[in-house]
Amino acid sequence: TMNRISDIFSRVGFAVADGPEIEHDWYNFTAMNTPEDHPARDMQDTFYVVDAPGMLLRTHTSNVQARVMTTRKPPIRIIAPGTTFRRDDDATHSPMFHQIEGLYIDEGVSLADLKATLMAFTEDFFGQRLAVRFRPSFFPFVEPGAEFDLGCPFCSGRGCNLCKHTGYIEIGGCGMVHPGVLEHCGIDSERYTGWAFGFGIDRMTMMLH
Ligand code: 2NM
Repeated sequence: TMNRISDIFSRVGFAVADGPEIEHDWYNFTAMNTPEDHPARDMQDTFYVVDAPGMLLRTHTSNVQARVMTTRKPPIRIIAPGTTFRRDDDATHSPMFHQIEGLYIDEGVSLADLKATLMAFTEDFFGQRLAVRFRPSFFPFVEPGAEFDLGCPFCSGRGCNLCKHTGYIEIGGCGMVHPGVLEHCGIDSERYTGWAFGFGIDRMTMMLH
């Protein structure tokens, strides 16, 4: 599924980037505009490496975006698929899971480009045109931020057990990259704007098969 998603984004001009799974908290949290006292940084939520201060198992692949933004100049158009880790373990959460994040930064990049890109991606991935719905939401690294849902491919939006009779399935989060993230990474937020998205690959695999 990761390869399939990477192929789809490659065809529309995204380079595939990767980075370390064992990461410093600066790339995972600080660069991502996440305050020192943010609950996501708690030992309950994040795996820290014993005897290596500041080192953790990345909780998302945003560390890859941070590494690219600090070393390259816009235009930047990348996706970062990879393994991620959170201290979550129940019937619907695994402590090791997979994510893909996308990032597009240039002059004049807008939210309309994001929605068009996600719509084109879902049509390619599922082989059918599905509704894309944004719901306002909060992530420290974006402003404005949204969660995005897809029209349920199993019942075509009519309502079934899989979409809990809502007609939509929650896929991931997205938004305009927070100016604080751009500045942390040395990109001029007066000149450049960008968007980013992130979703879990594991659920997409289940939906596809
Ligand atoms: C998400 C949701 C919203 C995201 C932001 C960035 C970066 F690096 F540009 F700041 N990378 N990924 C992002 C934004 C990820 O995942 C649920």
